[in-house]
Amino acid sequence: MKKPMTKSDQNKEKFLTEQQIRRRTIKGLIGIGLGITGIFGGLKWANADNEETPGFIKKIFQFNSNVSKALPGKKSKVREFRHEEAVPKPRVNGDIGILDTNKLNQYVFLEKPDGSQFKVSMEEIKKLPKTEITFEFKCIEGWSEISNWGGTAFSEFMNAFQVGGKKGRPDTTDSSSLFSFGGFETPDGKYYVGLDMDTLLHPQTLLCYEMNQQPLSIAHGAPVRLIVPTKYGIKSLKSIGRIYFSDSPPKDYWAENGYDYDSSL
Ligand SMILES: Nc1nc2c(c(=O)[nH]1)N[C@H]1C(S)=C(S)[C@@H](COP(=O)(O)O)O[C@H]1N2
Ligand SMILES: [Mo]
Repeated sequence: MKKPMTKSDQNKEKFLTEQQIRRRTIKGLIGIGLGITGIFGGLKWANADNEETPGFIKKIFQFNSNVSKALPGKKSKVREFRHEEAVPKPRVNGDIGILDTNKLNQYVFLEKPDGSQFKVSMEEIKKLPKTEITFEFKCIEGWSEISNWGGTAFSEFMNAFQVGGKKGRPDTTDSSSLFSFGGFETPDGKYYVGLDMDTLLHPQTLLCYEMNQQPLSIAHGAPVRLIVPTKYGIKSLKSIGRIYFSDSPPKDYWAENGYDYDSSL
């Protein structure tokens, strides 16, 4: 019959296993490290600019890099949930630049590359293809909640109103034709954020006018707000008054107050 293990035997066994695991982990890491070095070495040799790289490989590299630039929202998506999993009454956080009902703006002002402004009405925005997202909204203050939002992908909006490109209609297959950032402001200009173009083209970045399939309340950013699931809540500006595009990072309220400009999750 097997003797029951003493406490010290158990510890020994545990210690040995941990040590073994550690050894294996180190071996594994070395393996991965060598693998990565190999891949990068190979890539460095076979990059599209290297004169020694055979033409057909160059073509593949050029093709791949064009495709990855062309793919709107090449960054990974956040997890989505079923609509029923969303809280019925999401909490309200932050009221900088939120107007009272009487002053509610029904337009978003857009800027063209030449600096001229034009306005887009809520009716026009609501005509764009509609999409919904239920995801875990995360505030930098340390709370999170699963909430449901409806609106239109920001890329649809860019395309429909021909903004974000340096020459009219944005060509998402050519990132050099696009501005690097979008800037967003409340109608009074008191709250403002900047977002990079990859985030603007991300399929989960929405121009949002509904919560739980109802029009947004004023406190949640009526008539239209940003929902940026890949970033902390500070970037999801409520009550959009003005949108513009630029190559330098637009001013950002919380970045000015010491937070990370990017604020990715
Ligand atoms: N206009 C405006 N938008 C804002 C804020 C704000 O103070 N003013 N706060 C931000 C922060 S910190 C968070 S967490 C979210 C909260 O959105 P909610 O109130 O709909 O939950 O809005 C963001 N957008
Ligand atoms: Mo927040």
